[in-house]
Amino acid sequence: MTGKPGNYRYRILDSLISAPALKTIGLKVLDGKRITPEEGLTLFTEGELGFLGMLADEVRIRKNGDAAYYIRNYHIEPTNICVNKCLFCSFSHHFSPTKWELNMDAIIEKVEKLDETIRELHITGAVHPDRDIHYYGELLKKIKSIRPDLQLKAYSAVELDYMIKKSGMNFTDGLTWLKSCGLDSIPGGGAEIFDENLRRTICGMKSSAATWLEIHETAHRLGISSNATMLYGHVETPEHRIDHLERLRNLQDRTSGFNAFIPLKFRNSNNKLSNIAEVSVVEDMKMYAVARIYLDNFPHIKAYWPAVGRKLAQVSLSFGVDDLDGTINDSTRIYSMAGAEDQNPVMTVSEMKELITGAKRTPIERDSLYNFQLPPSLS
Ligand code: V47
Repeated sequence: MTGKPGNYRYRILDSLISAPALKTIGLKVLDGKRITPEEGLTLFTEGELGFLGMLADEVRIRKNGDAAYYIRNYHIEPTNICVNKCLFCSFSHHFSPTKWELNMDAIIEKVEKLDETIRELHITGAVHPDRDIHYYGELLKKIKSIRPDLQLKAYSAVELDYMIKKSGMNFTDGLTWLKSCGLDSIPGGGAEIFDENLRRTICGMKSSAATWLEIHETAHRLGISSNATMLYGHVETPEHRIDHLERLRNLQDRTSGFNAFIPLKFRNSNNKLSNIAEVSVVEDMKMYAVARIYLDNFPHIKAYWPAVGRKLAQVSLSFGVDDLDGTINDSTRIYSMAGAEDQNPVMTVSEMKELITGAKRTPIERDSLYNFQLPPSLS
């Protein structure tokens, strides 16, 4: 028998997996070794779901034990008026019947009304043609002046690219200034799919893959951590997915600045790709599992429940996921406008805990930067 006797996964690998390529990959993962892009591709094309789940579970446990994290958070989407026209987007004013642009006072009013238990404010939206870094910096400052305890995860790399260039700054100076205004971390949006040809087709007006990666790298070097996403389940192939994961893994090797990777399932209502059927649940779980296995240097894999629905998010906890994002309190429209099940996403803390314990994991409340206290039973 191969491997360590205490780990039943080695025995399963030995007795149930006959394809030599899958066996080799399985052994590598169980031994804690990194897999190659070719092996990642084999997992997508040859790997059966139970096998992928078993390997992803091994990596998840190694990194996070039985913890499943969540946060009390709230989103602010300042505008849906956008300079870009991405084919998958149901949110921007180009494709939606509604159009909004909250001014500073309206945003501050929302912040003032926030429950004091909320720990993170996630601010992201469209790339408004007239708003620059000074506007968005002032916004952060004002929010911090009334709620200094709120952690601000704000502005995707695509928004940052536009606002920083508009002000004539370089990325280092722009991000340094935003940090001084109160920026704590950067959300993972705008990554979509890095392959240049595909990116040109589905979101050609948007910041390039190289720019997205450069902004995150610059942020990490300035001590601003971030998340990464990938939009999957549209016209991409397994090769495109692995290429995307490989670029993220390489960047994380250099900086260690990413907190979580979030696979974002393409939802097909009300956008220019509505003719594409949404992928199956099996495909979703494979995506989570391969991400967990491949991104061996990412601490967390997140299932963003407003995008996939709470049932699927719960199941994902057995396919490498250790984080379910937050309580949200009906503050985001990106996914409801694209046809997600939860048209008004709200999760109470007790519902979140129930979801997590129902999957035999231990719910751990975290802050925006993954600081948390373990319960006495686990510490
Ligand atoms: O970049 C837009 C995606 C992203 C659709 O960092 C769509 O914690 C599927 O990045 N179907 C924005 N996806 C949201 C985002 C995010 C969400 C939650 C948490 C974090 C985090 C980041 O939403 C966009 C795009 O990839 N998106 N339209 C659609 N029809």
